[in-house]
Amino acid sequence: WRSSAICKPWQSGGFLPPFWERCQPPIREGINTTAGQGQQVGVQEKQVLEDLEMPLARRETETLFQEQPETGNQYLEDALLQSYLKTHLPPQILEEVNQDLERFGNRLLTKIQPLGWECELNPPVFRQYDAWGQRVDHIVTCSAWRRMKEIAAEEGLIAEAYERKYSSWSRLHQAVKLYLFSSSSGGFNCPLAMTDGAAKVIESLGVPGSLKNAFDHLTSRDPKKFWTSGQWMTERRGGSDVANGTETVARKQPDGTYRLYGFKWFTSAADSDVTLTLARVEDAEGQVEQGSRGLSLFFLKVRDEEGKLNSIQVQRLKDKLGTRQMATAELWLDGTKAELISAEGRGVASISNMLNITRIHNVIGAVASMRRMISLSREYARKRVAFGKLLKDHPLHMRTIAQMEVQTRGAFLLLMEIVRLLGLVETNMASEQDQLLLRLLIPVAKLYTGKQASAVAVEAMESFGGQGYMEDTGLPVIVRDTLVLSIWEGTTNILSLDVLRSLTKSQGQVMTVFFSTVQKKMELASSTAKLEPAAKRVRDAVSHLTGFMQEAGSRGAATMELAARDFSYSLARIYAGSALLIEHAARPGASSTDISAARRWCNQELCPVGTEWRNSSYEAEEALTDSALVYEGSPACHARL
Ligand code: UCC
Repeated sequence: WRSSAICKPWQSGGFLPPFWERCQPPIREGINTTAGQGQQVGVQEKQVLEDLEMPLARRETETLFQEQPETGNQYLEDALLQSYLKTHLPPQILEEVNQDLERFGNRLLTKIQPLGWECELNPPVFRQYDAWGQRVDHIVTCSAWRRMKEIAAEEGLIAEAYERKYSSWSRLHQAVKLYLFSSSSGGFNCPLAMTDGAAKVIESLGVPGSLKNAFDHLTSRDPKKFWTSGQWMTERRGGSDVANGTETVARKQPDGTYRLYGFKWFTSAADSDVTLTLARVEDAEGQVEQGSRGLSLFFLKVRDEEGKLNSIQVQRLKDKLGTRQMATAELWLDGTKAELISAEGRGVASISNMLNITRIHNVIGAVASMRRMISLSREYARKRVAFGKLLKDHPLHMRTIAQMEVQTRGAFLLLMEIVRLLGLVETNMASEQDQLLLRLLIPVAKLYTGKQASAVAVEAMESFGGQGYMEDTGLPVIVRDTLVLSIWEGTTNILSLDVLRSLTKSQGQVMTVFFSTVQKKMELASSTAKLEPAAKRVRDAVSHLTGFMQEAGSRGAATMELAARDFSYSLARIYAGSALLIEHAARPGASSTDISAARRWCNQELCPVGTEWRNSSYEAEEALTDSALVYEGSPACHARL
């Protein structure tokens, strides 16, 4: 960045671009060239230590105060991703996917990451009126944001999943590209999540004639044709209790279309071309049915052919903690023309196809964020000297990063498992068990990785010391953007209740499949002696989980609700640890680090719900104690408790 003559205009004004931005990125070697890298590290270390011996004045004027971490091609630097693909993809597909990802990794480094930073520096602006007082409600986005949309089309970031060139593996290929794209995308991963969700809903409806054109646009590789979609679900009464919070009404028109009237409180990627939204259909007397059964699903275009808003007024843009690159707006719908696309009263069930896709994208974002922060942290540790040696030579520092790495590995394998299953379902190759497992694992993975990502992002920021807290390093941007992941698309508790919903709806079958899958994967792993202690911990955890289910099952819904979060965490830890990390470590050619990751994952509390059950934490009086603890000293204590 020091060669400012060739830098972009946004780099002027004394603002230091973040470490991921390079006007001329250094050519970096892949992970296979460890010998070469080792020599390079040696020279760097020597240089750093020599610098420290310079006279103070010279040090200050001639050397950088601190070196910034440099990362290279994300794909080539991601050992677990490469080993996963090598293990699972058929050879011919692997060859093609490998080439595509290496090329994409280079494009991300040289072209896309700088655009992502431009998006951060040029957030959307809302222009309500033009110079002559005409209301225009224009959301102005930057050129880099618009370029992201073109790149998303060119790379087939949505198309890949629907063309199914690689049969069931296409979904996984798409997910891996999105995972690589996510932390360089300048927030464009958000519209892509909803676009994917909209395409999925339309496909699951059998691509009806009226939606064929929209489906083609949403899944296009042509940048001129590609559309993105929003998902307008949250109204001013909130976004969790959709069944009771949705006030928008739909009035049927003589031509069979509808006009929508209502107020949408959070509409992310508000510059999208189309959207899916919920509303209550009015009957001939102007009455609507309340609750979930009154909700129907609608499709609409945000603007008409001339670019005029579809009877929509933008009230304002949201002032968010993060994801500031992306416009989230409050919208008034005042006779917005829309098409009913679900059966009347089946809105929630229909939009849940979209929710399940956007929740998977949430998992992608979570794993990507963890991977990005660790990459930066480990590179910084190779350059930063403290107490006379590089950070990487401080065992406690390495232990801290290694703990994050283990968490990220478990989360990554959980993501791969979900998209593998989704690929099977989408190509009619899934068994009934696969479908049940997918239904269970989506909310489990969403809620668990959202929390993990927040913890890892904050921990990794700390590994930079005070530098991590500095805005112009770019690290706080990643942290802020990560914190939304446990909130957006269902909070941790709402998702925990969705886990219970999947149990109820399947009459417990999801758990039967869960236990049998875990057992099957453990049997495969039994040949590796080094994994035996980990396997034993998993067997114990499974036995505690089974015990909990047998005893709590007869205690009614209130007990299960109180236990829902611990229960979901237990499923996540057991599945990621046993079924996935142990399985990966037991495959032929597994490395010693694969075994260590599995072992360490399994050393954590694998079944918190079993422990809390034994502590009687879900008894009714404990719930009363919760309230007493929370409200002690509060005015509410005298008024209500
Ligand atoms: O609010 C938001 C913005 C926050 C801030 C954002 C800042 C910007 C960030 C940008 C980041 C990039 S986002 C919106 C968050 N909201 C949600 O995700 C919704 C959360 N709430 C839920 O998920 C609830 O559990 C509901 C809405 C699904 C509950 O609705 P109901 O109607 O009470 O639920 P029911 O009656 O149990 O389910 C109705 C039907 C059932 O099917 P049938 O009728 O056949 O029995 C369910 O089985 O829907 C089915 N269903 C599902 N099916 C419900 N959920 C699912 C599912 N996940 N998968 C399959």
